[in-house]
Formats: sequence, structure tokens, C-alpha cells
Amino acid sequence: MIDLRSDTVTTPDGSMRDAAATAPVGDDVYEEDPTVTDLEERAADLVGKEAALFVPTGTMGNQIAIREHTSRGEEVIADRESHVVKWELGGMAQHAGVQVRMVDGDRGLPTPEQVHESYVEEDLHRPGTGLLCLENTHNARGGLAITPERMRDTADAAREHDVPVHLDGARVFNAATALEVPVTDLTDHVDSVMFCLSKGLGAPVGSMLAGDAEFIDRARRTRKLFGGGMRQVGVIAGPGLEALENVDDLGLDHANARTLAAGLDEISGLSVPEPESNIVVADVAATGHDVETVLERLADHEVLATAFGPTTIRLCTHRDVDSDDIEHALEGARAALDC
Ligand code: TLP
Repeated sequence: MIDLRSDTVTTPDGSMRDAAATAPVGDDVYEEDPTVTDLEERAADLVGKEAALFVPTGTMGNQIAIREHTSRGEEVIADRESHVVKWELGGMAQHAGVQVRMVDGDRGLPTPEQVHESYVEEDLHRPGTGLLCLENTHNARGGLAITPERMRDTADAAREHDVPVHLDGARVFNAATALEVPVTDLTDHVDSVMFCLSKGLGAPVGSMLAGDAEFIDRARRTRKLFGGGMRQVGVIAGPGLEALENVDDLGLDHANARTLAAGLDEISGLSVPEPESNIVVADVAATGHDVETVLERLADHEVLATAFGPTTIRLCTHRDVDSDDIEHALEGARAALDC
């Protein structure tokens, strides 16, 4: 089976399993786990922030950030298709008591004009805007990579209103790779960033939330509140440290994604734009089949993908598929659909 449902499906490699077995550990709630401390320092350094916090999931990292940046009742500006809006169970309402003001961003990024228009000043009737939340690469927009210049212009618009900016950078290293810029060119413009170790970087578990030291101190308390205070967690931070070594490999996933997209696009009835990163989105409308049928047929031919939109499916490349697997996946897709 070639599993292209997500880049979350990778399994830990030998070096990660070794790291798990040999990591020095301690009780991280007492901040005594040296492996976690090492990971947090390296992660903060990588994204150019003062401090970082190891969290079990990207969702928890985003939710902690939203709660820390905002006060109850405030509004969060975010793209309509962003993960924090679509796929975190309305967490910002539940955990932070805030409401979202959605905009149809330009390629997933709220424009400076949209930020100005969406901003609400606190008064007797209006709650005030507490946060601007960005996402890069943008998952639901098909893995689009947002340039540093656009990030800066949008973040500057928020700053004009003293509104902080959080980046859901679950795949920010994919964005930096796609744009061929240092990741700090993307993270410099935001107050906090969450990035996932457990996606393209291949760790079995874990994400990092980074920001200034005072923000991370508060985030540590909120992580505890959310039940994310973990103990001898060096056993998963060790693989996380290994994952940081994989940043330079992401270009391979992007090349595989382009090959996959080009091959799928040749299949009658599929329309597949060239991907910017590791996410391939195929429109299946013209096959005459609905999404579920296409997914079933693909699975019958050993290819796993996910439903994405009413007529689209998503296929993600990742460390556990190589160029041979991509060829096999294309053979499977041809057999499944070219009939
Ligand atoms: N994305 C998952 C699903 O939840 C959709 C996937 O398979 O792509 N931000 C972004 C941009 C994400 O894509 C994800 C996960 C998260 C946050 C949440 O990360 P986890 O799964 O670690 O909570």
C-alpha cells in the first residue's frame, strides 16, 4: 500500500528509534528532561525565537497560542480555509472563548486590506481584535507557500493595530524549502509560530511552539492546563531532535509531489495543478465518479488518498515514499481510473 493520505503517516526510522531508546530523560513538568530542553533550545534557534515549548500536537500548539494571545470574547482574524478554523473542532471558541472573523485570503493569506477591514476596535458593543492567525504552507489551499514579503505586509497591517500574529507553521519548513529562503525569513514577521515534527520531518509525535520567553513561560502553564504537561518525555523528544536533521530532505518530497501531480494530470478526467510543496490536490469531477468512488478505486489499487473538497482528493508526499513508490502510485492510479 502506498499511503499518501498525509505526511503524518510516516513511521520512525532507525535513528529515531535509537534516539528514543537512548535519550537522557527526567521529569519535564519539573523542566528536568535534558532531551526536551535540548529540543526546545534547538527549535527556538531554528525559527529565530527566544524560547520554544514541546507540545504533543500541532493542534495543542495552535490552541495554546490562541489562548495566550487573546482575552475572552475577542476576535481572531483568519483565512476561512485555515486549519484553526476548519479542523480544530472550534477549539478557539472552546479553549479561549474567542470568535473567529473569517476572510477569504489571497492564496490563503489575509491581505493587509482585509486585516484593516476586519479589525474591530474594542468599544461598548465590539469585543476588539485579539489576534491574526496565518498558515504557511497553507494546507487546505493545496500546500501553497506564502512569500516572506507577503507575510511581512500582512503582519505589519496587524501591528498597526497592536494585534499580535501567530503562524500555524505546521509545514513552515516546507514553505521555506519551496521558496528557497531561510525559515527565519518567514518566522521573523510573527510573534509566535507552531511547527510540527510529526509531519514532513518524520517524527512519530510532537510539535513546537516558539515565541518570546515570557510568552513561552505562560504557554507552559497553559500546556499544563490542557493536560499536556508530560514527564519522561525525552523518549519522544529524542526522535524530535532527529527530525530536525531532516529539514534539508523536504525538497525530495516536493520533487516527488511534482512528478505525482504531472502523472496524475495525464489521466483522463483528472485535473491536477502543479504543487508548490508536498501536497497534491486532484480534481476528479471529470472522471464521472464521486470522490468516495475514486478513493475506493485507488485503494483497490494500493494507493491511499483522502477526500479534500466536494470534487477533490489530496495526496501528500513524505519521507516514507520514494520515487519508485510514486511510479507505483501512478501505475495504480492509471489502472484505477483510466478505464
Ligand atoms: N493536519 C492534518 C489534518 O488535521 C488535516 C493533515 O493530515 O494535514 N496545522 C496544520 C496546517 C495542519 O495541517 C495540521 C494537521 C495541524 C495544524 C494539526 O496538527 P496535529 O495533527 O499534530 O494536531
